[in-house]
Amino acid sequence: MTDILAPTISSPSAASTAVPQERLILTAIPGPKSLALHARRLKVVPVGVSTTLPVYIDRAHGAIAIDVDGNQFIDLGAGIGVTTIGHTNDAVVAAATEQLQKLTHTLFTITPYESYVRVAEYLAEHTPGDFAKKTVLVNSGAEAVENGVKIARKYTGRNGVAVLEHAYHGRTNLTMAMNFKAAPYATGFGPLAGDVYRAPNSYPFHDGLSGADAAARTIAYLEKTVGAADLACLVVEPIQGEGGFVVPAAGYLPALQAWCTANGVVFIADEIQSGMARTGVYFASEHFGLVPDMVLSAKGIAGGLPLAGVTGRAEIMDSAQPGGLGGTFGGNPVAAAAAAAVFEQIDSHNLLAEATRIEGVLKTGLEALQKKYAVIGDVRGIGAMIAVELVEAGTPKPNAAAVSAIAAYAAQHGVLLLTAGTYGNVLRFLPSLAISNELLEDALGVIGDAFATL
Ligand code: PLZ
Repeated sequence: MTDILAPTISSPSAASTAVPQERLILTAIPGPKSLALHARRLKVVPVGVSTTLPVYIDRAHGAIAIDVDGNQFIDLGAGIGVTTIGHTNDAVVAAATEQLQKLTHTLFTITPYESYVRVAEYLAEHTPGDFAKKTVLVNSGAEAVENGVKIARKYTGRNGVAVLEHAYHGRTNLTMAMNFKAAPYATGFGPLAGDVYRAPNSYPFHDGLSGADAAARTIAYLEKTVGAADLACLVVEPIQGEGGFVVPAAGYLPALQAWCTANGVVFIADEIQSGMARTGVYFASEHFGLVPDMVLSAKGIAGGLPLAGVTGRAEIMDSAQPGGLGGTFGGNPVAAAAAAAVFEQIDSHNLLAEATRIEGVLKTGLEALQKKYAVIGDVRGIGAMIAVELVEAGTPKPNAAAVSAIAAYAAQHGVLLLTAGTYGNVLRFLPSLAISNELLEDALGVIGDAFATL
């Protein structure tokens, strides 16, 4: 591969020197400047765009985010798994800055440019499967899902879209219909898109089923309620994200894929949250031996700039007619240059190994807490995608109140911790791969204190 886009600016970004990698709380949380900003915001931003924590961030680098009051937070969420190789990664900032000064827009479908092609080459190389692949770049995860479904429909000549329970796929009209949770994502926003069928998933902590039994249940459901002949695609998150980092039982996903292949149903892996090195491999599909017909990526792909991709078998992708795919900003040159730098950083710094290191520290710490606190029902996940499901002690009943209390305590003490799960009872750990063991241990200490004060 050529090196035309490799960043020529090698000095560290401004943020890297201005953001010490340590936790520091100086004011009440939120601090006075954040509160003042929030008062302004409430007048001009609708309540539908809700806020988990009204702490306004000023700058960030690596695993630390600094708010407008000077408080330094250990970021265990990375903006829901976006700044996977660290906030303001020097190489990403350099590549984007250089591109910004050369060319910011042409519209790829009018007059193209190299960075788009380069990202498509990287995706062809790093998604599972040793066959010809093609990629269309778009702006958001939901738009990638929309395009994946659109192309699968064109290729198969069928309409039906199958998804799984506890899935999350976005906030557009089609993806609202694909989400498991109507509230808050779809309530009152109908009519929703039709021809979407939701099948039971594999959720080992709750169903106790083997992968084979769970797959048989999913397939039986789809065969009865839709019939394979009417299904264009099955869209699965190999590890469910918003649903609570649900890792399916061994054999579940391969059985679904085999059924799809046997029945001409396009198997689409939504790797928007689980992909791009997050789990110690480029795409979590690899953990399950899956070779999807199509892989959707977004979030971590461009180090914080908006970009998403639909990568699939060339013959499937080429079924869409010329002019059928695209959009004004899709594959923007600056976002694409940033994405090329992300791939280059993952490859040249062996960042996949960092995810495995992080899993070791987090799982050791969280499993130790599980032995002490009966509200911790399950510790699960792979790499830098780890979750803790909280229950009412000794039962499988969701304990959302405990999750809210832990996340609030963590925020007060300088740790940004995200929640997830259909019932809001999952704490999720999605740190950047740049986080040090020291910061992880520090954050685990805060979370341990949070459990002690429950
Ligand atoms: N598919 C698996 O995780 C986005 C949602 C944040 P967009 N998840 C974070 C929020 O509350 O809006 C997501 C995902 C999976 C699709 C999407 C959608 O990606 O880039 O948010 O559109």
